[in-house]
Amino acid sequence: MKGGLLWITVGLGCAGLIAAAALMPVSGAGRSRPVGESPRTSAAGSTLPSLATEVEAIPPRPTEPPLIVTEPAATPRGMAWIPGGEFRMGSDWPGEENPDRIKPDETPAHDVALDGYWMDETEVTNRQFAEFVRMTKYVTFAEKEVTAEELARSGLDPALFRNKTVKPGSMCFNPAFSGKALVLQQEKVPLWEYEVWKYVDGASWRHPDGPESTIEDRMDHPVVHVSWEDAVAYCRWAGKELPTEAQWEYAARGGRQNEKYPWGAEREPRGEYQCNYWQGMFPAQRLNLDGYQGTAPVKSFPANGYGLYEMSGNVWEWCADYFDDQYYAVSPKRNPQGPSQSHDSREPHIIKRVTRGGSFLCNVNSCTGYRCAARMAAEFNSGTFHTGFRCVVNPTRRAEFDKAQGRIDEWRRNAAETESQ
Ligand SMILES: [Ca+2]
Ligand SMILES: [Ca+2]
Repeated sequence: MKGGLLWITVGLGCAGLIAAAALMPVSGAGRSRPVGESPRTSAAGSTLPSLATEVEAIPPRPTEPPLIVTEPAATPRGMAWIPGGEFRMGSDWPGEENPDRIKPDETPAHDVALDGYWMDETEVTNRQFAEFVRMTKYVTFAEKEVTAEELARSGLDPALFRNKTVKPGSMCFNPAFSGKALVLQQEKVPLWEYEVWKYVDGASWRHPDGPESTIEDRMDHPVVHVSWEDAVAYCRWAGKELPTEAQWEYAARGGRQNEKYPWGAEREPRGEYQCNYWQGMFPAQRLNLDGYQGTAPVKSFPANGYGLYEMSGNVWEWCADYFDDQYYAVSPKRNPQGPSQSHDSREPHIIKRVTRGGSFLCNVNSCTGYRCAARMAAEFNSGTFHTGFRCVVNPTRRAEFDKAQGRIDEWRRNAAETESQ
């Protein structure tokens, strides 16, 4: 949220939640008729005689079409085909010993079946986002003054901001935080992590660390400081969509079943870093052993089994779904689209969307967002310095994608002609 408001979820661990998700009853679609209740009418609506021998008619189950597994058209440039299939989504509750800091919101583990889709190989880069902005003149949320209407849309009371001007800007890392103060605060103030973040006037995707910074030398880094709506606007322009949370996790797993990371069970196999995260005790000790203090250029680390880069670490990635910390208990099996509204038990009044994959700030002592199953939520209007996104194309929307790409190609040709004149 803007204006230095600190209820934004910035990607740290969330201790103290109860595993309520595991206790929720399954309800909704597919619920069977209560015991003892039999159908009293025929298909035409006439009353049937009550017979002791009456056998309850079992309506034929609608057969679902088979999953889309085979790639139905040519692979778009910069994307990978993720063949449809089934997987186990989420985590089982590990009990008191919880070395990976699994959160209740990622339980219970449940079966999900997905139709195939194409996914961007990488996080959307500054170069790609810049082209979108050049063509559409789009202005991101961080570049605009915040209005009372915007605050209300986020679920906040605009009265909180009476007589306060919120300048354009976004959330950045606060390099001036005091490690000593943090140690003291951890015992007294549960929100100690907010010392580490700072609202910076003038920070935006063009100026990731504040108005003095630039993306000129970061064109192949992921775009950051984009809100969920900014990401959706880009997707629409490209004829793409944000992945559902299930699509994101399935893709991250790279064809492996029940493994912690996109590359397997160990975080650093053979001692080699597989993703951009934080080494050392967060936030006071920054060892930077993987070579990247902030964002890394995309494709800096090995791809997973589907040819996708940086699904773990680098920047958090927006998903299409609203966030609900109890959704996994009621998720349908096939192509889950997320809940119909947001619900974060910690901050139920704030409207949140899901982010996935962790960032360069994740560490085992803060949050382990780089695990395939780890979930995070963020207020949908908030962009931050460590959140970006990538897109998907669903086969059902392929024609729209081709059309959008045709428009973009034409714009590129015209732009090149104009430049050459
Ligand atoms: Ca790093
Ligand atoms: Ca990522």
